[in-house]
Amino acid sequence: GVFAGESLRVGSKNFTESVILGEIAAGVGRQQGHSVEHRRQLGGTRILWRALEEGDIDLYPEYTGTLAQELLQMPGADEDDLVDALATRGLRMTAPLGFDNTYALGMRADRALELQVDSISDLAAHPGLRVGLSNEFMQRADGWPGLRATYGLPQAANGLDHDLAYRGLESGAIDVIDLYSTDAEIAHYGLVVLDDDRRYFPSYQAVYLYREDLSMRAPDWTAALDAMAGRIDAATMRGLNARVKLGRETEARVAADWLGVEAPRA
Ligand code: PBE
Repeated sequence: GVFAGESLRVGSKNFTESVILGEIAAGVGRQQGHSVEHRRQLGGTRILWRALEEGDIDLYPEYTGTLAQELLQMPGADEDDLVDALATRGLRMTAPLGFDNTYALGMRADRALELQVDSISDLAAHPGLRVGLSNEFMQRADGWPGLRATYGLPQAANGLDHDLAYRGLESGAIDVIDLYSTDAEIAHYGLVVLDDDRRYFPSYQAVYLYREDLSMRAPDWTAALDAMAGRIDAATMRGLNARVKLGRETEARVAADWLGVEAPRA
């Protein structure tokens, strides 16, 4: 059981989907009677990873490809490899929640049509294209430097806030941005997702990462999060993201609605 008065801590990254998934995890814990604090939008991937390792938080939503490429430096690792590598650090991950949120490159449909760009390879023929990429993507092991080298791209890229990127694309100030495949804006703006024809990006299955001791302190909670395996598919996640990003609802509201219908039982 939980020590009296002790608060369990969830963290999330600084983008909408991460906050929704953080709210869902916190909500599951609260439904079980735990006192759970959600530290929203703590920062980028490395900040969350360090906070978890140091015990500042107990749990946060992460993606398998991010673990393999960026955090554990084990390109090509499968789920079992990740579980083993996490165990040596006193960490665990749940089963995948049911969707892949991969990076991709995207363009406005009219611009892609005009230039006949369908794939990332096609970008090489258009050195003048303005590329704007989310700040974290500029630096990551699975980000721009490797992508540029893999495809021999001639463009230079500028870093920007991911939410502002869509506005820049829409206004015509930028030609190419990185997308997160479950972003609501892709369908909303009718964007073209360029084919990753060299298969640069891995699979990014959403999971919850947590400290091993949490499964002793709140075993019902970690069991319930594990029982969420396959419960959120890509269409569902896109719909939840859309309600926040396009519908201006709060992450807490959207998470509460999901829990009202789907609440996992340990
Ligand atoms: N992703 C794509 C990134 C951000 C969007 C889910 C792989 C990540 O948070 O690791």
